[in-house]
Amino acid sequence: MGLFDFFKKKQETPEAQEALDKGLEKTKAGFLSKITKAVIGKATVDEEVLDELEEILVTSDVGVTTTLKIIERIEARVARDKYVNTAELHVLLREEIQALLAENNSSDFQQFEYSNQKPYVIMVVGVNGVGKTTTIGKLAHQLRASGNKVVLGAADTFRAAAVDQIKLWGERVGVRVVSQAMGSDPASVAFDTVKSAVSNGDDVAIIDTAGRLHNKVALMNELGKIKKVMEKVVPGAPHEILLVLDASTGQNAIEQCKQFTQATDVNALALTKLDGTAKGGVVIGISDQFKIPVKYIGVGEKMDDLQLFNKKDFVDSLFK
Ligand SMILES: Nc1nc2c(ncn2[C@@H]2O[C@H](COP(=O)(O)OP(=O)(O)OP(=O)(O)O)[C@@H](O)[C@H]2O)c(=O)[nH]1
Ligand SMILES: [Mg+2]
Repeated sequence: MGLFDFFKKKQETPEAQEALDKGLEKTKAGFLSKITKAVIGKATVDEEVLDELEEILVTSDVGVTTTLKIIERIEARVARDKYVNTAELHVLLREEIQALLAENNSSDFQQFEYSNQKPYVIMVVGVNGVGKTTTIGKLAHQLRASGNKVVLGAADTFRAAAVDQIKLWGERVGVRVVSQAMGSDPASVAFDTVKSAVSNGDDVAIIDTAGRLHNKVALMNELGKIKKVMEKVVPGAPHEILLVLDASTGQNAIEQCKQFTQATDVNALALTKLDGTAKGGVVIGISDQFKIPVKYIGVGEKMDDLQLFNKKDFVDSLFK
């Protein structure tokens, strides 16, 4: 069973659905109750309802650009269908958001293939505290459970606790961790990790990085250097540059996404901490505005709390 099948199978279980619904509870509570309030005493979706809807979407962190696109679609729909009952607004919104996200070229992870690369190298980037190390631990757990040999690289050498944290995850989920002393060169750790993955016949190598880079040039240089050394060992590596974003930071997550995509070739996104926030609407904004697919979502702190992102399921869950 390949990684994709494993995730897919897992994703389709009632437990996974439940975890997603539960993870989105706070966002849903904010979003749906505001919509319900906006349509109280209204029979049809009129100008006023649309104005309120716009405000609700913006304040739910969907972002202005994406909100305007959604409102435009709802307006067109209302004009076309003439009489739109407020009771149908949820359905309408769900359908139009799904249609909008489907227009984005980025495909859900279901279409993503990786199995022909060995070792498949993932470099994980993102600012301080967004959940990089936790996401790596969760991912390692899932990969291992699907029969892959995984190695982790502790290339966040900035502080001792970072190395200890990833080692702890390694022990917890039963995968090897390659590390050096705190303060050593991150690129050197990345090099060692990929080399070790090759000699050990590992399927996947995941490299943790530090989030503390004060400016874009420093960030670009550092990540560029880490990338380059890995490429020397395995041509084409890193195959995946996964940018981790904390959904609870709302619009900041969108800003970080802009910054990091300019600094390095990010080709996958993970949005974490959805369970702790009412700002889950940011996932809609990010999926709409960036051509890079949201691959994973974090819905809790435990090792099972990482899911593959599926646009349709996500929006279905939001409006359930
Ligand atoms: N509730 C919740 N908490 C999460 C999730 N993902 C990560 N966290 C928590 O967020 C905090 C920071 O996570 P880390 O994985 O240490 O973040 P990091 O990006 O590696 O941080 P630095 O190494 O300091 O840059 C931890 O307390 C995690 O348990 C999630 O999906 N849900
Ligand atoms: Mg970390």
